Amino acid sequence: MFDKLKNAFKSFTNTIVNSITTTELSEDKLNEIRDELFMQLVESDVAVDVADAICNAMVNYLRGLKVPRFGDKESIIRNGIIDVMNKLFSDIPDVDFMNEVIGILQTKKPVVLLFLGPNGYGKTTTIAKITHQLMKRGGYTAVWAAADTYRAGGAIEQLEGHAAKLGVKVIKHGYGSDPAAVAYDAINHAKVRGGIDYVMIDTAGRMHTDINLMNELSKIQRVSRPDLSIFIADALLGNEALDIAKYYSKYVRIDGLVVTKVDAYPKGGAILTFLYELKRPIYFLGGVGQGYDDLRPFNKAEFFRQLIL
Ligand SMILES: Nc1nc2c(ncn2[C@@H]2O[C@H](COP(=O)(O)OP(=O)(O)OP(=O)(O)O)[C@@H](O)[C@H]2O)c(=O)[nH]1
Ligand SMILES: [Mg+2]
Repeated sequence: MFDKLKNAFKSFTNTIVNSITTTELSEDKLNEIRDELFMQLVESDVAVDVADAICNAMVNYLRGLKVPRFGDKESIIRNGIIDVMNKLFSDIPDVDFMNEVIGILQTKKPVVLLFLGPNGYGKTTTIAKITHQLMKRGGYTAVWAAADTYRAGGAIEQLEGHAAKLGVKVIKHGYGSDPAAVAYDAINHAKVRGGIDYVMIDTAGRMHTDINLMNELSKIQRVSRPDLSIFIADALLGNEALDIAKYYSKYVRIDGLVVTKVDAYPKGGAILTFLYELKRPIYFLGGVGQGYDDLRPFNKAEFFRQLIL
């Protein structure tokens, strides 16, 4: 996974291991290494600003660096590079989503989760996957709000299809009805019924340019007061997804992301771009298949280790 991004870091690391000695690297050599890394990062879909920040941090680390003649030069350098990445991304929190949402149950029930993002990024599928994981983890219960009342002839049925497989109740009105009211009803249902841990709100995909639909989303968020609002980002869109997410942020609060379809995305760089630009945690990477288990928790430090070690 993310082979292209891994290769960018691998060739960078190899160059350094091969060129650094007991004497430090010259400015010319540093510039050459920097240019090569920059080009490879950008080719892997890392946004230009982010690639610049990474290259600057790497050059700062390497400038003046010497390694002892004896000793494990390679592991010193690899760990040094991982450290640089961890520091550069240190202001973005890592959140263990499962622990987080299970933790909220101590003080509040139901926990309300709102899923948002453009058409076809994987909102509905992700709701099913997360619910499945919560059920597996500890028999937690959920109801789903069919607040995609927009995509007539499909959206509600698709949600109901997943619900039937997982044994989840769906609260629905009809197509064309007010999605905020559906969300409100679902939360109310969970409160009245009692014993329901999670309300997941499935919203209609919408383009950030559709002002009416963006205002509607903002209303859904105001009415449902979600504990977490989760933006579903499609890895395949690379930096375009970032622009969309930034625009979304003008209308709604985004607490964290799930990046879907990573299986079909060898470039990998959008992950770094999302983190660095949005400053929001990535909860999960979705992909590899469309089964309910295809959702892996994301952790920055682990991600950097996989890229660099
Ligand atoms: N390969 C891959 N496909 C995915 C993933 N997540 C979703 N899909 C597929 O992408 C398509 C769209 O997924 P949905 O869950 O319907 O997306 P959505 O965001 O709810 O779409 P709208 O409701 O139309 O806005 C479906 O065919 C899914 O099976 C993933 O992580 N990897
Ligand atoms: Mg959907």
